[in-house]
Amino acid sequence: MNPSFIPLPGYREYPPGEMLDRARGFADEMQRRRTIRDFSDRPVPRALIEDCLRAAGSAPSGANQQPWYFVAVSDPDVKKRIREAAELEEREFYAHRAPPEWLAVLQPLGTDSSKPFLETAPWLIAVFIRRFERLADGTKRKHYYTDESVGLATGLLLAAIHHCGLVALMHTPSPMKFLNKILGRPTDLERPFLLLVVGYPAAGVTVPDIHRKPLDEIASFV
Ligand code: IYR
Repeated sequence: MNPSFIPLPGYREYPPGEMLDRARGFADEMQRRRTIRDFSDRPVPRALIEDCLRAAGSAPSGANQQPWYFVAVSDPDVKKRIREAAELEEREFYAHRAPPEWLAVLQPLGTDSSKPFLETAPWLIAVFIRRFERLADGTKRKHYYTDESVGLATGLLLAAIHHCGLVALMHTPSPMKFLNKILGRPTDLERPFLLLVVGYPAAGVTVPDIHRKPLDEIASFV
């Protein structure tokens, strides 16, 4: 089959001064994003989550295979089951599985095995890596660069969540296979990437006094 091309749709060029303003404005806005661990139970309309997911689905992906799948959970019973399964793994992690060096780097974050936010927050978004596609004849077709692609989509999702005025926490109980079971996702095609907790911050929430690396530590120009 011959590839089919169309003129580039939607591209906008801005005057140079406006480009600088936009670049600075976006960087400043992203610097305001913080991960929080105490969520309000205030409801968030599904329409907001849908648009954030549409932004996530705009990510580039290997061979445009779009190897992501998102399950947005607001059902209290499902959230409860996810919390119970996650806390089971986390108790094991903090008590036995995590080596002392790992616990040492987590110390400034003040985390432990208790994850009440998995029930308090109005939305959990489980992000799955779809490693294979099921073809009509029943065979599986491999997807390429799935980790990179789903990482990119999740980054855009986080930016969209922040941009509309919500907050998020990336939660990665390990192992997370229970998400396939609870959410009915096929284990032969998909594996969980992470669980995003989304909502409004609890009143008076605090965050760790930690800082981002300055530009000269994260980039160089040659
Ligand atoms: N999954 C655990 C531990 C944890 C690991 C990292 I790396 C973090 O940045 C934060 C927590 C937990 O959620 O507590």
